[in-house]
Amino acid sequence: MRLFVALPLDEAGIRDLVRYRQKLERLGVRGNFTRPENLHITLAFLGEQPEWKTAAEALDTVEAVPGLLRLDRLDSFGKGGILGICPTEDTPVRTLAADVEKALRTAGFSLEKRRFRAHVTLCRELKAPQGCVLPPPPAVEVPVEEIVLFLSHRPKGQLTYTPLWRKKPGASEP
Ligand code: 3AM
Repeated sequence: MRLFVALPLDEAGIRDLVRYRQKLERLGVRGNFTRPENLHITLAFLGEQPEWKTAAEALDTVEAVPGLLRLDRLDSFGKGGILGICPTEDTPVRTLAADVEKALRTAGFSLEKRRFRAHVTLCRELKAPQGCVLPPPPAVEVPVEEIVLFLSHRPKGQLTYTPLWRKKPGASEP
């Protein structure tokens, strides 16, 4: 099973990003847009694992300091023409990602050493009409609160992120 750890977006954040996507589409921007229910900020990628409970136990030791992360700028990166929305000030999520990484490594997971880049992937394989200037994104506030362990899979060929386990500050849920 392919696993990753992420911060989910709340309903307001998802709604604002769906509206922004519609705005881009009206300008002729095309690509592989992230389905609304899949929007998230990745904290750590675990890759293929035989089971998820060991990771959940490790994540249960992480205490997220509740806060708000403001996503307010676009960025494009990677070879796949990824368009992301990112925070200018990423301290709360950077700290949380470092704590998640440490807890997972302590539990014996070997994680790739990739530079952490806080972002929500809006679109892959982005294609914008020539001369098109992307409009400024909405400012989206993401609660730095709930850590979710997701299963990444493709039932019926559709990329789906299914929450397997989640933790809110001060609480744990098996
Ligand atoms: O949508 P984003 O980019 O935040 O990019 C992948 C996606 O996050 C990321 O894990 C999330 C669920 O697939 N991902 C995939 N392969 C990865 C890898 N080898 C990876 N992140 C780090 N290392």
